[in-house]
Amino acid sequence: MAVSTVQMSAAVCLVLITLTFHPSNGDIAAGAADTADVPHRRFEYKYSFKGPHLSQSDGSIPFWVHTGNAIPSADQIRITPSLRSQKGSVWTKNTVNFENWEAEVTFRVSGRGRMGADGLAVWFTEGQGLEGPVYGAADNWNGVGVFFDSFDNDGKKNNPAILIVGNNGKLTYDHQNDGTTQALGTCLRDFRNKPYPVRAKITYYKKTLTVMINNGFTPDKDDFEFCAKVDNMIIPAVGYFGISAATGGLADDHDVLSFLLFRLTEPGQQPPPAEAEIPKEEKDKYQEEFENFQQELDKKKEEFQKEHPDVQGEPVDDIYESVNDREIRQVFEGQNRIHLEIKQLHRQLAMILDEQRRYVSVVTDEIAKRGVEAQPGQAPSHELDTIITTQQEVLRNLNELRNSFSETLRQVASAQNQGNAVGAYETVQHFNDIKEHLHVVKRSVEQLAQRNGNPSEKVKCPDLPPMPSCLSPTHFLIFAIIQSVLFIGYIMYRSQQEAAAKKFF
Ligand SMILES: [Ca+2]
Ligand SMILES: [Ca+2]
Repeated sequence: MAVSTVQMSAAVCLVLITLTFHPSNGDIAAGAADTADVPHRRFEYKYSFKGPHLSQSDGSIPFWVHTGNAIPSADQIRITPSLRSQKGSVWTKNTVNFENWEAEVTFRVSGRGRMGADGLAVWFTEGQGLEGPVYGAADNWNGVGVFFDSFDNDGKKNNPAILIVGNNGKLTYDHQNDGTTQALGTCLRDFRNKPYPVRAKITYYKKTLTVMINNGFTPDKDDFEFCAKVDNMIIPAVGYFGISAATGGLADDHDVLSFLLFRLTEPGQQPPPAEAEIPKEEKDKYQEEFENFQQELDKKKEEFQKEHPDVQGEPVDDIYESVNDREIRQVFEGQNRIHLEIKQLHRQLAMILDEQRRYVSVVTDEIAKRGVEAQPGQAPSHELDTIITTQQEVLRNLNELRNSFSETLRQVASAQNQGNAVGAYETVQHFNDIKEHLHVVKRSVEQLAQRNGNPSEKVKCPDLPPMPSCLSPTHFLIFAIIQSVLFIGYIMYRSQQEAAAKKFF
């Protein structure tokens, strides 16, 4: 059997998606006039691709062809990498002939720059536009293109934009004006660098083409907003679906995660039988293989978890910040900016103040000079008058300030003086006391002196007793010599005693 296991698995996945897809009441073709008229909706795996086994081991995509710089991988197709002048596209291998259909494209356009280029296009055309100048696909197409135009070629600041451009094969795309003259419908949406993949739902139902966008701010896959609608849109009855992208001088990664096509059938009409209804035996076989495959996948997941315990959750969530994180970051950045602005203002104010001071000093000098010159009767100019007035005003203010300062000082001083006065009073009292005491002492002394000075009251001191004359110099000398000899003898005796005592220790 030529079919590889991976190929089989991919096919099985798609088959199962088909089997499990029941007509959904929620998915109403946008633009359908009546909500009661819910079309029957069937997934068409032969015109779809999605992860996690999008490409096969040889790099091809089941039921699709890819061209140019497109790089298919397991979970997405990189239509162009973020390099200059790249072109790439993917096209269905087979034609589609559904009267009504709905295509859901999930993609990311991401680049480091504030602006990117060129854009991404989703096509339904009569032929495969495998290579060309319109977002990597052929010009003069016959059919419809939905363009996600990143780069603002005409400089009208109206990009990134989404536009619907129809062509009967004769129109050449007006790239320089971003196709504005040819667009049948358009809306402004920034689809670059979004936290979640951007989703476009393109519905062709009852000859009305509607484009709905989920602009990648929410993980809610069904949160679509209306973008543009074209009534009475005529497109080829048979054609190919394709996605293309291109880069220019600026470059973005253009990654398509999935393209899901649904056939829509108006209510009341019998949905056409599936062309290649799979026989029951084969279905069971696929089912079994799918289960085996799922088990193997789970096992591998477990193994991976064991080997990389620190890797948790979806890597996608780690790489792209959540909406909350983004809001917090934006608030934080905003506050930082305000902070910086205030700082800047502060610096500028300081500079202005400095400048002002310098001017004042210069002007003051000038006035002083002019004042000297003007002494001999020259009339000062008007400006000088103004300056002098201002200066006088300043002086007056200064004087006022000084006065108030003096007043304050005075008050403070008086307050201090009050405190000091108490101290001084005490000191004076002390001095007075001391003075009084001194007076008393002086008076006493004077009285004493007066008393001494009065000869009638002179006191007679008693006479000293006479010195005895028994001690002659000879006796004193002999006594001193004897005493000295005794003293020396005692000293010698004592030193001998000490020396003898030391011998015992
Ligand atoms: Ca453009
Ligand atoms: Ca533009």
